[in-house]
Amino acid sequence: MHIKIILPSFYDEHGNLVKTKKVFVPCITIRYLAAMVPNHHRVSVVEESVEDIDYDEKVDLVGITVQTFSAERAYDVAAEYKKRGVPVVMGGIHVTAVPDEAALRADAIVVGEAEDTWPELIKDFENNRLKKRYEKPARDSLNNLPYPRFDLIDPQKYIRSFFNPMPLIPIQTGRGCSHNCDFCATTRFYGEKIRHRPIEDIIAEIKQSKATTFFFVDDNLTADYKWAKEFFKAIKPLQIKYHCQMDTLIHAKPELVALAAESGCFHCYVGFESQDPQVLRSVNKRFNQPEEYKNVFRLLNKYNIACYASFIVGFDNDTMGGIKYTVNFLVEQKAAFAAFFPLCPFPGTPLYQRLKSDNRLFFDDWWLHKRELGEKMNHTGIKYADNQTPGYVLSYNALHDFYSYSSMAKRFLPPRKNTMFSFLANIDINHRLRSSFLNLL
Ligand code: B12
Ligand code: SF4
Repeated sequence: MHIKIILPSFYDEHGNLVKTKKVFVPCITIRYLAAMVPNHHRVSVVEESVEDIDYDEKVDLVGITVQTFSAERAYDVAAEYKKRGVPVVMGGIHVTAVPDEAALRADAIVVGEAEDTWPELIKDFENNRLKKRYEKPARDSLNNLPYPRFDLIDPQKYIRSFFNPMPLIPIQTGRGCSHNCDFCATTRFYGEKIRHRPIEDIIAEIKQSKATTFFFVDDNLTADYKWAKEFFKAIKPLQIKYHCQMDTLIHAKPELVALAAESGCFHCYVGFESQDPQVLRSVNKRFNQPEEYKNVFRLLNKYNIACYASFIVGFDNDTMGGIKYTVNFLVEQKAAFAAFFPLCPFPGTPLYQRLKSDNRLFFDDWWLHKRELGEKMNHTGIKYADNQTPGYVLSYNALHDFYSYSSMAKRFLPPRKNTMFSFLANIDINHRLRSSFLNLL
């Protein structure tokens, strides 16, 4: 039996399918699901943004991982397979948030984490008794998880340095986040309790991959400081380099940041979200303290860790002037990268519920109307008053300013240690911004 597992791409604001030559990190989900397929079956994976789906290839079962921004495309891919009589299974964060919507377009859906359901589903399929819905409680323990099929990565399709045969390899060290930000889909999916994998399992997975550069995909690698310190100490002897995500509370944890740097952290994504305390309070992200943001940069710059500063734009209080202030702040702090994501009500989140009950959404299922209406409903389906600027307009302007040549000169001159890669990547982003800012997502 041949099982194909697909990460669909998504449609841009004009309804075109987004394709790119190379992506920054291979998707772990499809390779992880592939690892759970029994050996006697053939398994293949497709990452649609960098390769085409061959609908005519003989396939017995298709699995599709669905996120909200890719849902429209995922459903189109499913329809193509169903036209050919191939059964389709869907799972992932979006399917878990709106299972009934996905169930209409799939032969079976998997709700929640899949370790105990995906293998059962395959067995049922072998025995011709596929059920419509699979759902089991998440495992308390993450011991002995299978290693993703890294052998199914074609390095040519991913960004990597000239000297490195492998791209960044994605590794998950745990699940869950103890914070509960209103806009975040993660706590709803993985829960508020942090579950770590045993450090020895992670080290074995790192060694088995034979790679030297990694992306720890956890939402917040430093959410549990004690564990993070232990982890950084344990991986230091491996002499790897890695990218990860941390929260702003590191501003008061110099020892932790030092250990991260010593253990190979060279690049780190931080969710600042806003510089307005009122906005932070309104989305339950009170632990972010704008007056401490400078200290986050001071520490990361001190240890030569490039900071990818992530902001959300399009809150009711946001103005063009406020966003310019934030960009200037980031330039002063010499941030290596920045993202300005338009505020997005992902289904299942408190933000979604609030906007829905305040009648602030164009459609309850706005993600199914993006292709047809895109800009007309501000990309993320939120209704703004006439005197407000929608998130996507603020985002577009902020990205243009942040990745302008004059900003780059201020941020990267005089040259500092380890900034060459970030500088070259900024030039690439500047060029891509000229074609379409959505390609940056
Ligand atoms: C790493 C990551 C990225 C990376 C890599 C993405 C990639 N290509 O793999 C980067 C930085 C590029 C990225 C970018 C974006 N991301 Co992102 N990202 C994540 C993150 C932190 C981890 C994802 C991951 O690797 N998980 C590990 C795997 C193993 O878990 P999993 O995918 O959930 O799969 C499990 C189950 O869901 C299930 N399952 C999943 N699919 C299927 C399919 C089948 C058939 C079956 C049976 C089971 C199944 O089985 C797995 C095992 O239990 C998540 C948050 C999170 N914790 O999930 C956000 C997250 C997925 N990203 C999100 C978003 C919105 C984005 C962006 C749009 C930007 C943004 N605004 O943040 C872009 C778009 C990227 C793109 N074009 O693909 C949102 C999605 C919300 C939603 N409702 O869709 C999340 C949840 C973050 C959040 N806090 O809300 N992202
Ligand atoms: S800290 Fe990050 S991962 Fe945790 S709930 Fe908030 S946005 Fe989500």
